[in-house]
Amino acid sequence: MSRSHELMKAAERVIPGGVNSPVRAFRGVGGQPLFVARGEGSRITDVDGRTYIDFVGSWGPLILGHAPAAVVEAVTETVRGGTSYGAPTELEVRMAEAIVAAYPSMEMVRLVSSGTEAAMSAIRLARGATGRDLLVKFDGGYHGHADSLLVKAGSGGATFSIPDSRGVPAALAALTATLEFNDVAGVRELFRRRGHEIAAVIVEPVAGNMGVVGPAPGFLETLRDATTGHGALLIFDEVITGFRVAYGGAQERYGVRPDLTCLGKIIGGGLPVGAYGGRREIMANVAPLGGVYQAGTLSGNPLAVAAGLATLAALRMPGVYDRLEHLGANTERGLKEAARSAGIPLTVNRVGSMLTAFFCDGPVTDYTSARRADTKRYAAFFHGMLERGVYLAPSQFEAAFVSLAHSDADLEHAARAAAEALSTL
Ligand code: KE4
Repeated sequence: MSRSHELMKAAERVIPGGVNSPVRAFRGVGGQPLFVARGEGSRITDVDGRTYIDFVGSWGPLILGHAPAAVVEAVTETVRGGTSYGAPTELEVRMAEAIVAAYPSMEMVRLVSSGTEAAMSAIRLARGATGRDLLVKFDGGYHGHADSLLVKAGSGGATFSIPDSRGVPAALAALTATLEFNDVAGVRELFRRRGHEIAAVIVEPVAGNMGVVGPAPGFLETLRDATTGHGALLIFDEVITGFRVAYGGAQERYGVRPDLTCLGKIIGGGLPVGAYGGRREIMANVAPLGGVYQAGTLSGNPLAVAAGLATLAALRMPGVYDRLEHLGANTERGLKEAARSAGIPLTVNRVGSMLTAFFCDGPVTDYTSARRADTKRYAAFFHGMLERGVYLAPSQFEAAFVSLAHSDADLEHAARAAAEALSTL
């Protein structure tokens, strides 16, 4: 029995499903989850000594790859002074300054410890600031596991087909209306009927949790117009896209400014950081300034913020996003060529260095079309790639991520592995 399997048996005795986050349990692809021993650059090594080129990157934070020297140095240096004080530190001021400098839509920002906390706090703030209760999200959109957001959620919700989590009171779920991503007519119709009730729309401006689906031309602009026109707030959940699809996120890439933005993942460099922010007059509602309460023992944690600051500094170097675009485009090309030579229908959606290969033919533009994908074929492909030393997301409905640590040789290896794996399907 492999060490991973032994550890999984031990884990299952004391941790639900043996994992601390459902998607890690490989339920979407079958087989034994890998227990990772270490990561280095573009690679991870499992507890059985097998090494893989990693396209998960901890689900987005590791845009510099594993254990980048600058992050290791920053955390090592910081931890010598302690791990947490429960008091303000200079580091979190520097992080807040870096964020508002990169996101003109944010004049103030509050640091928290996860993307879930960021999104949960942003919707409470929107409800508090507008005095309204109704929230609008999109089928397959995932914004963490706060009750109001686990309605037709993506990510684990999509992988396990749990559109609505148990334990979410019906009365609360009723205050979340959902639409299809990219459904411009649906947005207009909903606002015509219920605009005066809507506190906020929350959207992943580039969906990552139904697999990658980009915004159709005019979709984000429609959300901006409809929310402005009805006194509702527009929340961009940029937990994945922030500092990923551009240094200034999707709002820079698509030129649409939200009222509130959620961040996470990359701003922690692999340690727990989330953030939410927006215009001063909205953020003035947040305690201790205003009546919307939100707090956190480890919010703005010095180690996590040090890792995030080192990551953002590296992302400000010249040519970084050109390199990420080059790596993303080459990964996409390798997958498409492999599918063509194997005669397998594959739709690859990509924005910058985040992408998903859907096992279906025809465009994937929303959750309904994403769920046409053949998840059994994806599972077979996932394992075929694993056998050839390539670690993909263990679910069809997630994004793959390329990092600055991925080399052209890594991508050539992945393309060859894909050609072989697809030809055996
Ligand atoms: P966390 O609470 O997991 O830090 O962030 C929640 C979240 C919020 N918004 C978006 C757009 C997200 O993608 C996420 C978390 N993403 C998932 C995977 N797509 C995290 C992986 C997991 O759940 O284990």
